[in-house]
Amino acid sequence: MTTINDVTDLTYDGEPGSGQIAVITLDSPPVNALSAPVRDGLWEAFNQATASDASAIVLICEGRTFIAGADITSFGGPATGKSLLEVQLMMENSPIPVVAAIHGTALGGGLEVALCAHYRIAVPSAKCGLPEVNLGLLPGAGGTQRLPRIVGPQQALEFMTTGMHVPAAECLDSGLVDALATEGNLRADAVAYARQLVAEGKPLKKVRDNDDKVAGARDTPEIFSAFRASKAARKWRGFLAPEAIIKCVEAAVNLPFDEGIKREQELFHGLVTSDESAAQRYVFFAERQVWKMPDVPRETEVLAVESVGVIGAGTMGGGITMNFVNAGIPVTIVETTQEALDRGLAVVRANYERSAKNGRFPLEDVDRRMAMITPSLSLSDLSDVDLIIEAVFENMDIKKEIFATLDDVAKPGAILATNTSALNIDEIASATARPEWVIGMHFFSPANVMRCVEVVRAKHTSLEVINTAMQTSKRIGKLAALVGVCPGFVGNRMLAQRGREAQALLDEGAMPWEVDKALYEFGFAMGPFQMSDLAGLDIGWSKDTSNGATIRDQLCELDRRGQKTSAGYYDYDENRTPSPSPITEEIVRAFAAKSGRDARTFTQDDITERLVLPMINEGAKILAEHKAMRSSDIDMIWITGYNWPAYRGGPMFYADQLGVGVVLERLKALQAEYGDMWAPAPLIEELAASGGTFASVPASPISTD
Ligand code: 3H9
Repeated sequence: MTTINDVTDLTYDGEPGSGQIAVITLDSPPVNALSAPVRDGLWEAFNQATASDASAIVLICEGRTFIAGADITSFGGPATGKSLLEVQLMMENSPIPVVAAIHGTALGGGLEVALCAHYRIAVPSAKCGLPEVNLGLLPGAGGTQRLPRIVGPQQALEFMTTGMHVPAAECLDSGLVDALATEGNLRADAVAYARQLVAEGKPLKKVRDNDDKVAGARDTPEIFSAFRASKAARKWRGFLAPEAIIKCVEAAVNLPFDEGIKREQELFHGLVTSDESAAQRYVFFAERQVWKMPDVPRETEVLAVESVGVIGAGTMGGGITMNFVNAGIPVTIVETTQEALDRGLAVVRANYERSAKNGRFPLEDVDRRMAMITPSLSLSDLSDVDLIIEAVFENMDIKKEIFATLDDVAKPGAILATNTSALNIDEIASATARPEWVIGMHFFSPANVMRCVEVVRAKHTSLEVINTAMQTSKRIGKLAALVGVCPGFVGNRMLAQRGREAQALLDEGAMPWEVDKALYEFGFAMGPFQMSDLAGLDIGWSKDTSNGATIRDQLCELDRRGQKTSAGYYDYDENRTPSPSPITEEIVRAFAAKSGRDARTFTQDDITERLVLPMINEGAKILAEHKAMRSSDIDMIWITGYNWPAYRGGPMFYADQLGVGVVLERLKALQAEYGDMWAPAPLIEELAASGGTFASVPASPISTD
């Protein structure tokens, strides 16, 4: 064996001479990413192997996976060592066959390396993908030119714009891999396969020379226009990478290979230096940071959660139930009346039926899933479950009463969680004699759809309970962020600031559709007033006490209660298409006149600033109070809980991109104009003075003060 460097070995299998197979083994934990030592090691190993007596070369990886792509941490850093292109040329131009042996995931630059081998063999559990799109990038090491030459442009477009991980069997069908190995026997099978290729005198297949599939698409440019107009494309609003990928595939179809590569390089450069990709790369790491809790050691016990109780079969309770059932965990759901129980279960069934109709799972599965839900009218039926989640409406007295009962009925060692979105969990826990078992698990609405869960650490919550709530959230496919007890926790506390300003803007004469448009253009799916119309303006409004004091009061008094009455802030036609309402406009103008402020017009930037800066300011206070562990957790709550656009990285990342100094200056200007509610958070002053960023604030344990 020759050790090439710390991460690369070269060994030979078989007797010297033509039967010998060179095996290059890469071992660079955790995911064999293409760092400078990996590229250097590969280049040198191929250099030596091609100069040896070997008749073929196998490239294989140690650890959990084949190469999972470029080293994402290195983008934007200085280029060192051999380039990936040099390694790829060395492989592709090798005078003896090169076989890539794939296990785990061959992703991004990893698959692009494998595509420079002459043949690919994979174990059945392996997956291949070009997921660069999720990082705001395109496959920039030849992937956009080679993949269409194997699977055809149509499939390549789908493959690269979704970033899907394709199972080995499907890769075999499409020609992306040439052979399947036996699970657990990859090395031996790959060597035998290489030997067989040599024995059969198979050619040195270069994907770049494979022109049939792209040439066949030259006369059908409409595949690109159709793809751009497809339903999937609607999800790309604001993202740069999908369009750049389409342009690359067009180049693959219409240009010679080397020119296509040049086009890929230009477009890759544009993306890798963009703010959008920087944000999406940040999100990649932020998603992995959330699970790391400074004072909850990794080895903290995770308690068994094999059964769950949910209290309340309303929208939240039903959605929460579905999450557990989907993960194969049975749920007992408790309501106070049979009618409420029936209604809740009917909604769950209807949701499942819709999913089945959309092809998410077979229709028979609906009954199987429903059978995992045990309806009950008594809390005592929760005496045996491992985790209980209370999801009744937000009333402290009722919640305390429920927790006092749970204290009597729940088995010792059961986790008692509340889905409250704002109430004080310490107070809820005080209703029990076991506050260390009480925790918040705040799901976002709709709970079966939104990925976010705020796991709320109360004063006495034990480390095991925290770790179990986090890991259980992960198990049901959620992204959990640990937060502390404070009104609204992290997400709703910041949302309240945005809501306050949205209302203030109206009082100053901005129209609801102007406010909504600013947030839509920023990247949100809808603005606060469209949201209000959707949810119903009359939530929390009462005819008896309404006195026309707010714009909402006046709208509700006119029975403009949102989409359900075909009128709210907007007017709606029979297809629920909104249009600006002259009635709303009149009311808003009257309020603005009353406010004593001169009528003014707002630019989109004015509005965005007024809505986003208060969120950043509140986020800074949350961070300083240690109610979130790190700024990137706040960002993940906003991305997965409220659909903040991932290409803007979350409010705190956005603040870092603006520059904390700029944020400070603007807050001070708004403070001078509107008063002390705009006073900058002390942390913003500190970071601006030191030239720091929110991202540079070290992670801290959650404060339980
Ligand atoms: C690219 O290839 C561009 C090219 O086209 C052009 C180049 C010119 N780099 O996810 P996990 C870390 S772009 C650096 O928890 P899993 C990760 O942060 C790349 N680090 O494990 C974590 O660190 P920590 C295209 C990376 O088993 C640890 O590894 N490729 C990278 O659940 C474990 O990760 C991709 O986008 C990386 N590329 O999932 C693939 N990947 O432990 C990105 C991971 O300190 N990676 N880390 O928190 C993945 O999708 C998953 O990591 C993978 C494993 C499926 C591989």
